[in-house]
Formats: sequence, structure tokens, C-alpha cells
Amino acid sequence: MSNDAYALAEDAAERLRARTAIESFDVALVMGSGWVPAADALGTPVAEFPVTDLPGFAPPAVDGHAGRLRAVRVGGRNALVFLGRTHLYEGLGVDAVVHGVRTALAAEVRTVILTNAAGGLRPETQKVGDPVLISDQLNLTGANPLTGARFLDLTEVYSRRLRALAREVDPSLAEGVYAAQRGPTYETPAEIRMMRTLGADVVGMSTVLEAIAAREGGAEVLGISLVTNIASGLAEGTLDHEEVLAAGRAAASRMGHLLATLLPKI
Ligand code: 8IG
Repeated sequence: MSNDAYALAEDAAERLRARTAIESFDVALVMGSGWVPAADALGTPVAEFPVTDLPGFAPPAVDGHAGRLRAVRVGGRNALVFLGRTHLYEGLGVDAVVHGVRTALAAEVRTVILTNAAGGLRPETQKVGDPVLISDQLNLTGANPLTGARFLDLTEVYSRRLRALAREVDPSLAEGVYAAQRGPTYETPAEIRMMRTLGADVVGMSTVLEAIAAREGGAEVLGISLVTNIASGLAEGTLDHEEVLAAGRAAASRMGHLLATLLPKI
């Protein structure tokens, strides 16, 4: 944690206000792989531009991550929608990974919705295309956005209140523990057996560091994974990124509806 990273987020928020003519935002949504089509269901953007127009943002590195920022007015809320994110595996460091969340916090956001595509570790009960509400996380990245003697309580990273609201909208939503490792490799079958033993239900390469940064700023966090593949060794075949994007497109209208219905209630 360098002070510079927080100052850079303040600068980005200042520029965001100038670009959107919106003084403060209520909620930020980070749309992961395959989730960009769901963002369209939130409504017509008030403003949209490349994130790289704001200080401190890296250009997009992954297909399906548009690297754009959208301001949308939805359900009486000012929503800041990140179409894409920076991942730890890009090698830009942990501050780059959480810069979007810190910028949102600097723009007064109090609710952070983190979405991702993930591998399913419980094929007994999961199938491709299923959303999973994140109930808790295993940060296996070895990284942390906080530095120094900052003993932040993480008893409830993912807000019980927001999870209950999401289940009001969609009572069929499952809950599960999200494990993240650094990537960019997928897991070996042995690593997947380890993660199942550790209590993880879905696995990915994002979200956990952003959730910690959001909690540091006192925001409430909601996390939703979309199961876009069954994890390594638990199903036939190998893993590829196109499968992720296709599952996202297939689930887009359901996820878009969930988010659009949820936002007015938060
Ligand atoms: I999508 O199976 C997606 N992201 N680590 N493992 C990890 N990340 C993922 C996976 C997966 N699927």
C-alpha cells in the first residue's frame, strides 16, 4: 500500500466526475469475463469511455474484457460499471488490480458488485451457466492490497444483507465459497482436489483482492460467479477461454435481469 495508489484513485475519481458530470456514485459493478453482455440490461449509459481515459488504468489484456467504463442511472442509483478488470496475472501488481475499486470508493461508492466467470468445483450440484452467490472467499493469490499493520476484519466480506436481497430476486441462486489463485494457468487436477478439500465451490483468478480493497473502504460487497466450465479433472476435456465467453452470452439476459432488479433494492 503506497499512499500514491490511493492518491491516484482520488485523481481518477476527480477525472471521472469531470467526464460524466456526476458528482458521486452509489454503486460500482465490475463485469468479469462473459458478463459484459449482462451490463447492457442495466440501461442506456449516461456516459461511456475507455478506462484508460482515467489516470492509473491499464489497457485491457483479455478478450471479452472491453476495458470501458460506463455511467448508468438505474433504479434511482448512479452506477459505475467497469466492463473488464485488471488481473494479478497481468503482472502490473496488486495496486493496479484494485485501482477500479479504489476509484469507485473515492467517487463515494458504498456498494461494490463483483462478477466473474469461474470454474465449478462441485459438478454434483453445478452445471455450466449456473450463477453462484459468493458467500466467502479463499485468497490463494499470495497477494493482498493492504500493506502494513492493517488488521482488517474479514468476517463478512460478502454482505449477508445483499445476498439475501439477491435471493429475493432469484430464490434459486446457490451460494458458495470462491477461491482465487494468481493464474494465468488453470489448475492441475491435484490442485482442484486440494481446493475442494479446502472448502471452495468455485475457482477463478480475480475478485478476492478487489473485495478486500472494497472492505477496507467500508463498502458492502456482493459477489456473483458464473460457472463457465467444470474445473480441471472433474469433467471430460480441457479448458479454454472461448467456452467462458459462450457461457456468458448464454446467461447474459438472466444475469442482466438479476442485476437490474437488484440495484433499486440495495
Ligand atoms: I472462467 O477453472 C474460469 N476461470 N483458476 N480455474 C481458474 N480460473 C478460472 C476457471 C478455472 N474457469
